[in-house]
Amino acid sequence: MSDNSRKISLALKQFGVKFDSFRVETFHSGHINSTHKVDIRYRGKSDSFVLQRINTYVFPDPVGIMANIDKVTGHIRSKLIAEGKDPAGKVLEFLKRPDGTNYYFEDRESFWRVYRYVPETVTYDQAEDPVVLQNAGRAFGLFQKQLCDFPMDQLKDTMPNFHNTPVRMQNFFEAFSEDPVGRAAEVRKEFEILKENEALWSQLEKGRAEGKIPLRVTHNDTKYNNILIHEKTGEAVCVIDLDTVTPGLCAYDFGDAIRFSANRCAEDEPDTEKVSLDLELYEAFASGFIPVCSEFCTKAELESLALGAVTMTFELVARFLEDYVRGDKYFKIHHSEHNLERGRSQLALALDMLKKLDRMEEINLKYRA
Ligand code: GN1
Ligand code: MG
Repeated sequence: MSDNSRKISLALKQFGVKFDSFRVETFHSGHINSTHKVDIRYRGKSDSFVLQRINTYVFPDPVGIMANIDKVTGHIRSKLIAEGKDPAGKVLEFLKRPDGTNYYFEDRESFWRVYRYVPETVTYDQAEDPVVLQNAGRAFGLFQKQLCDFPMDQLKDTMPNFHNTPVRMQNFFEAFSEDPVGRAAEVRKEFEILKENEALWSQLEKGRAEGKIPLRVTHNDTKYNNILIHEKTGEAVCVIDLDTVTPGLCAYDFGDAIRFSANRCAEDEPDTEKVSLDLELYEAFASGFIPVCSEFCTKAELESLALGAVTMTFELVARFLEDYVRGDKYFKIHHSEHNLERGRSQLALALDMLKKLDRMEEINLKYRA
């Protein structure tokens, strides 16, 4: 048995999972945690789980995160039951250990959790079918709706200022002037462009600080691959990757989803000429998300959504480039210039979105109640 398999076997046992044998498949699309699908055989029967090792550099308070996840999934589960629905597979179900905890803290490097695998589902890194993307939009909207009566003060802010774009910009600007690993000169042009666009990327946070745009419980990491899609019907079945569920803005969720799924290219496309916002994909997501959010959002929130897309994209430029300038400590990278390429690619997308902002607003208006 390899070292990794031994660790996985130990972790499974902590959650009371009994098995005669198991098979592990590792998922590689997330930039932060390590995720494995584990198929077990026990007394002639099969079952599957997802085992994750949490990145404690990125998430310094994993216990707080798991407490938030327990509350949020519990809330959604009760709602589904009250509506007469079977919650199985529609909300993540984390296993609990005999002492009631939903995690196993082996050591500082190995903080584990396990949830039931949702059968017949897949995740996509790239949106191709607008109908499936519309389903995803509806499901991310529904996630906010299910949590719109959740008492926000019960959630611990495990990552303060996670989507505070001006703070993210400041962090990058500081890294740029400190230049700890001698890479700042490579991102001077990007640094200048971010500075020039301050009036735009600071607007959303200003609206929040002035009380014009309300906080609500949001997902905060609405990448297309953070939703399980039924492999045959294309229905969006279950929202996953709940680490960042905290108070946030509706526009963060809309914006981050658009940033990732309505881009004609992958997030890290090195040929920036190819990068552009696809308005057909944009409309597909908007047509799923906005009607659901119109049921509970304020007018100001609905008006902030298109701005959210550009803001989240600029924010990712700052986050990827800060990581590059600081020596790649945060995001997993696959080659030495990966964060630089990601940052440049996202900048090309943000600039393209700026040109299309009016069209985005027009589309959104069509789907508001
Ligand atoms: C990370 O873990 P993953 O790949 O779903 C990141 C997001 C970024 C995203 C960029 C906790 O998400 O905030 O938008 O990469 N998650 C965290 O692809 O920082
Ligand atoms: Mg994540």
